[in-house]
Amino acid sequence: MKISDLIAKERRRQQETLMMIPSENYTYPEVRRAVGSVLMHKYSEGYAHRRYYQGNEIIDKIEDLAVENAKKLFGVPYANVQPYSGSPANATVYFALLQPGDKIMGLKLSGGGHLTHGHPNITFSGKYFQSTQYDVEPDGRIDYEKLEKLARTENPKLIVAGTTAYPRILDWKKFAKIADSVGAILMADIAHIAGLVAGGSHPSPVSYVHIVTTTTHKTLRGPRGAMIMITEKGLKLDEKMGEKIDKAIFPGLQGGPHNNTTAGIAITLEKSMGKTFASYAKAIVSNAKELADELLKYGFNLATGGTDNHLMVVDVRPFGIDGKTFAIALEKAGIIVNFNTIPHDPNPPFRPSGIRLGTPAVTARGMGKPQMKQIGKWILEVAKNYSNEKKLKSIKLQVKSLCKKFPVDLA
Ligand code: DSN
Repeated sequence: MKISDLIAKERRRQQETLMMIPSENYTYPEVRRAVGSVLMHKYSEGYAHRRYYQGNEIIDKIEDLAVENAKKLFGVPYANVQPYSGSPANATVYFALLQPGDKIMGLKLSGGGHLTHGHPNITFSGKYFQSTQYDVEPDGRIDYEKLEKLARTENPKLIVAGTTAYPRILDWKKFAKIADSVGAILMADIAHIAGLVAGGSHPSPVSYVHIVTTTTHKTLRGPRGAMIMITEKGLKLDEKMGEKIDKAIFPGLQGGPHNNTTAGIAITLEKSMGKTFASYAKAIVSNAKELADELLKYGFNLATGGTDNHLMVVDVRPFGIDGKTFAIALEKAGIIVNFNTIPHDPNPPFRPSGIRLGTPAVTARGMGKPQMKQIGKWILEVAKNYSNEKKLKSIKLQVKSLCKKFPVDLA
């Protein structure tokens, strides 16, 4: 089969199913056009106005715009838009500001953190740095007093405040107090919530932390890429932090920036400034709350008992199944989620007790509370009929007809 046919099939899959993995979203057609444009032909090692290649007059303007938009949107004095994605962005921060063997402290992957937050042995963050990790409590919440005690005992050089599967508001003030009390650099990884922060639906970390990393393709709805931003507080701590980050990205870790992505980021950031985007961010959260309420009503357990943001972690054991079996059954019904560990999961990561689902993409399609109620009903039906292929197929047809009513521009 030709690649063009496979792309057409994938387009149809995205159009006809409910994309509910909380880190996925539909970007804007303008962004897709920029990312697929001639900008990808150009090499631009270096930074705007100081490149190692000629012919970058236009690329410089594009990168300047992306940087300016990032500074304006998030209210920071420094931004670098070149990281290829979230993991390289986090790696850059550690390599720029730490020495190999220095201690970092992040949230455990199984508690809702990320591999790059110090996951031991198998990641650069746990191999080249000493890692000590905090966890969520059995109810799924971060206990900030416990975190403070751990920080005082372990004395990390850098603390990561960031999550990929945490359904509650992060208390930046508490994180700052803890980091300041042990003299640690505080890094916020807002990859999941960047769109909520930009839209005013999650508090911004900018006045509390030294440095912020984020991807650009989750709640922010941009192309796959990432940014590193330094706050006033960060520059006060180290006025050379920006130079260090720039050097750690290029030539430290990466070669030429992906200019096509940079253009997509510039467009995305501009689109994230207006009232329309703020309403979108608000709707993501109200949809998530609505769906969480439905699932609770139907007997699912939710980590932390609900959600304040775009996602929820659902313990599916009350229905006598595991997360993987359930995620596979949901896929057969046209509802795409990922299986996920629940806090202190007794089961292994490859067959955990839960699923993680979120509302950024369905909200981008224009779906609202009535649709969340309907999705909740379908999720219940799948749980009750997970091995009934006929039933799953019939739900898939209903999902397809709902999706038809909320088309997304994928041209
Ligand atoms: N893989 C992303 C997620 O799904 O949350 C995090 O990088």
